[in-house]
Amino acid sequence: MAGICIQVINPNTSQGMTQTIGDAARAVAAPGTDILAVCPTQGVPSIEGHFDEAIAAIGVLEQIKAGRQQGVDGHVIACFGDPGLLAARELAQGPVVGIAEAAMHMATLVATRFSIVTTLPRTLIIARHLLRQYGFEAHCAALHAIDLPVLALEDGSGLAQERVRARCIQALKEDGSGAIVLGCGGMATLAQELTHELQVPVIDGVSAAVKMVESLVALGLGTSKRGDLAFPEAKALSGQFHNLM
Ligand code: 5HY
Repeated sequence: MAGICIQVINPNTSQGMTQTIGDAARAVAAPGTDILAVCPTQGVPSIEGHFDEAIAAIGVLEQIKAGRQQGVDGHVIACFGDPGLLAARELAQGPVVGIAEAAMHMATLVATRFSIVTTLPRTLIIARHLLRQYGFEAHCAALHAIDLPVLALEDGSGLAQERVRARCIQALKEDGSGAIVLGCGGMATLAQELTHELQVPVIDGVSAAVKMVESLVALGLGTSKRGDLAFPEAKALSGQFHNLM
């Protein structure tokens, strides 16, 4: 496949997590794929609820527009809430894949039921909403939270990573699931080691989404511009949004 460029957007503004996400993306990218890991210039340092998601979605759209202007071939939204996904698809020409939808799709291909392990309990409802929206409710055995904030994954203590491991082990005992979906972009680099140790597929959405975008580009499939995902209706946007389109 000729060289392509995939823009991987960390919707929060934490540089450390953007680096973690970029590393995970590059680890699985095909030889001809260049990864452009970015995050919004303004917004929230972590996304832990509906309010954060609303703010982050604007940053995602700004990055989608910048990526399109730079000629990227596709986009990944690397936050487990898939913030701004459909709006991003309206703005984008190439494919846009969210890490939650990517991980959930992959999990259904390797197991009949999967568990989700994410960060704060308050974000579980966001994953539940996505399961319903994407049609995967019947495939998800249970959802779990490690009860630590997102940025605990970046504090260098290793506590969050150990909590993720312990929760995965517990989920496999309790849920009767055959796979685990990691519910945070910041967990991306844990998947391979946990898959090896636990001997079940532990799926990270960042790597899943990168491979899905590569496949879509290879098949010549960009975002449909017919109907509701056509470019937004032309209108005068005001204030900070004036050149968002
Ligand atoms: C994420 N929040 O992937 C989500 C995860 C979560 O800042 N990046 C964030 O816990 O909802």
